Amino acid sequence: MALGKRLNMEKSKKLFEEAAAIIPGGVNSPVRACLSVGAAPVFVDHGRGARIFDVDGRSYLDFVSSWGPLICGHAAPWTTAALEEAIKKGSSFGAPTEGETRLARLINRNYPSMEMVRLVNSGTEAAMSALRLARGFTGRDRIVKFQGCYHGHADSLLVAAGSGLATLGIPGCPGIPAALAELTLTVPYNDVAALTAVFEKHGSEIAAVIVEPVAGNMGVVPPQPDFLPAIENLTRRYGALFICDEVITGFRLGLGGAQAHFKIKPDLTILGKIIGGGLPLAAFGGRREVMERLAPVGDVYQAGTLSGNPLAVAAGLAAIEHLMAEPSIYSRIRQASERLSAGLLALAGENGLAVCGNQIGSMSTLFFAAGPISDYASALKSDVGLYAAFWRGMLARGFWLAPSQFECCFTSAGMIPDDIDNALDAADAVFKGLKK
Ligand code: KE4
Repeated sequence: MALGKRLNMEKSKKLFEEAAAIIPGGVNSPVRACLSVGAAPVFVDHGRGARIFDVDGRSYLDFVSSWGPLICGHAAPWTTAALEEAIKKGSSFGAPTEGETRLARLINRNYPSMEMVRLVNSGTEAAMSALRLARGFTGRDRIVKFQGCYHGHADSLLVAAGSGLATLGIPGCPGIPAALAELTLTVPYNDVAALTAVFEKHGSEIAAVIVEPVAGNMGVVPPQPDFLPAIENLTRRYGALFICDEVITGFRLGLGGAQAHFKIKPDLTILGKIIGGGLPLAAFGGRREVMERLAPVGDVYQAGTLSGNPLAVAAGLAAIEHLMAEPSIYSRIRQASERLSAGLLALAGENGLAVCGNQIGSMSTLFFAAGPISDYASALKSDVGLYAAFWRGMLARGFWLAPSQFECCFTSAGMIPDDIDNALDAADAVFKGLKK
């Protein structure tokens, strides 16, 4: 039976019908439509700490965290207080404010590779701008991305793998010119040999390689030990730029993100999600000589009416300053994620389900596949129908998981050990129902 009927989600259902009449799919971002888990979207009324509350009065332990930004939970008091102060001064000026410099300095302190920083409004905008900057700086047109990685919806990045080893990209959806998509070379994640071959063939034409240093958009897929160093070495050898997309991992894997964790030094880094404290804020930055090619000092154009918005900056400063003052958060949420991941694997196994898991820091994914999962092709072997049934069962028991097999499960600072125990008890009951 559809989730809605069993759970009496009458108000959510009504709001969804109204939304769908005026907003495509009733949502402002496709994954929220819950299509891949066979459910109607749940409309939210509010969040508090690690819990999210729907419009029908039910609450859930939140493992989505607004897709990553809310590492310290919903309505964090320090963020709320910062916003209450900031709004008294106005919402936007279209002129520089001191807070933007403070935030850029704080980012640089935690990401020394980001010698200069430009604030923007979304991860998409940061990735799109970083690519244009890399193309402008190198004078080259081709870029390399990895299959299964997502860097937002800029045309050059919504590209699917071409046929065979050609690796020339093809449009990932209608509306993307084939001539543009062809400039994007796609390679399997963790495949150093394939990446090396692409550089041997196109090296002098490649402006940049962009990578999620820990993939989060095919489910969690960590890099194999030789992968990130290979990107660093090949880009350096061929004069291309290494762009590290830390929109998910930035301030998530630790204060220094994946580049500190894996000891890599990208030429450009993209940040988002956590640095906005839940408000629309992202950033890109890197080597001074590259960043100084950006308008108005340089000739590569990039702009934004609300870039560095004072409210978003206030929320971002509060979020980052709190994480810097309480670094113990990272070990707490890592331990919670480790316990959750190990518990789910054990319980699913006891119930005869073929599953595997990837987990790092406070990010994990339970794949309904025998595994191991090390790239997009292996992730696609997952039984998405079983994941959907698991998702519906967990939602019905008060646990809010990502409505897609190919996303992350995030633990947040608002969670307590009992929360994980309760989630595992619920999962055990769901697995018993799923068992063949
Ligand atoms: P936005 O444009 O959505 O702010 O950021 C794009 C982006 C860039 N890079 C990475 C590694 C990302 O994960 C994202 C966005 N993440 C998705 C979910 N994994 C956002 C959810 C959504 O699209 O609604």
